Amino acid sequence: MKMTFRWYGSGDKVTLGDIRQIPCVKGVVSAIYDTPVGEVWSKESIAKLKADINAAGLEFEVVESVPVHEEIKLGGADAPRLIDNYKENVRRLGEAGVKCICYNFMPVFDWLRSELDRGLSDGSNALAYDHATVLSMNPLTSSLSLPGWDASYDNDGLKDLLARYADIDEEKLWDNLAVFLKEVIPVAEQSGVKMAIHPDDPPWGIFGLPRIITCKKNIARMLAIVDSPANGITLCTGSLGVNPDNDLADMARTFKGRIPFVHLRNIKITGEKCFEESGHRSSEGSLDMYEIIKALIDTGFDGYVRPDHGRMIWGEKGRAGYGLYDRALGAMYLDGIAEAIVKESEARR
Ligand code: DNO
Repeated sequence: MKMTFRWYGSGDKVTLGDIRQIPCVKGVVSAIYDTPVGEVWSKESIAKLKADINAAGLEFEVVESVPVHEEIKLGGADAPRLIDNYKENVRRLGEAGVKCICYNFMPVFDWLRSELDRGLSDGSNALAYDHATVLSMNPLTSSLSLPGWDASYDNDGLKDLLARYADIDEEKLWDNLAVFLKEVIPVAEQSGVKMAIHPDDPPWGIFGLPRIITCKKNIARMLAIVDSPANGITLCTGSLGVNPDNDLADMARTFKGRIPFVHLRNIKITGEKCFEESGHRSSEGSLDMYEIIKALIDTGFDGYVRPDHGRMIWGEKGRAGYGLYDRALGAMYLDGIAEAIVKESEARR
């Protein structure tokens, strides 16, 4: 498995130089952030991003994300043009040597939390989710900005968008996902790119909006829409793992060959539909990271992994979940587990 680290571009407080010094990290996961969602990324900006990352001694083979425009998820009139733009982005990224593109199909909101800085008992702080609190935040009347909201929606824009989703139930969203996949996956195949859909985070519907990439059954359904290795998933342990019915090690085995990218992070379930993000170690949270990594390695996984959301530790201030220190600790821990599993299995041969 290839260890990578997410980097938000030249505006990120964490520098490429910082990332280069985390011993196990070989590559950077990034994106073009200054082009509006739905438009084509310029070849120059892709080439510059790659050159900057390579100049720091790191690889650039994973993009997270090429966002899917709401119009595509809604199956709106402009969807065909926007899908064409998406395909062009896949082609351009493939030409630049990108091997994996992470994206999601969550209506309106990406990942959602009720708190950005819940104090943990060790003095650090982390993202947390409390379902009752989230439900009490009506996006139509509240000016509160939840993490994961796309700040580019003004309140009116958001209201209009939510109104359009009133007609979109889960089956309609499945239909629109199928249209997208049938168009995009063949282009990904030709471009040497594996598409890796990110599960919905958290994996349940919110504010009446449908969410479908939530569990083993639904992931199997999405993989069957286009049965190709280019149609894969991002196995995000923290997103899926907040539902105790989701067995991540089982999913790693079941979806063997269809997992180009893994987000390895731990969460602690604190109640029904309530959780906080913990340090990466198995003993800190509800997920057994050893079992998950073992399932991946046992089934021949050779894709990309990255530590995900870290706590804020040692007084670090920065983008919630994306500081340097705790993610670096996480990367080293995960890499250590992988080294032990690989060596043990080699010794048994
Ligand atoms: C959160 C991330 C997600 C992810 C997107 C992929 O930290 O895991 O925002 O990047 O959902 O499209």
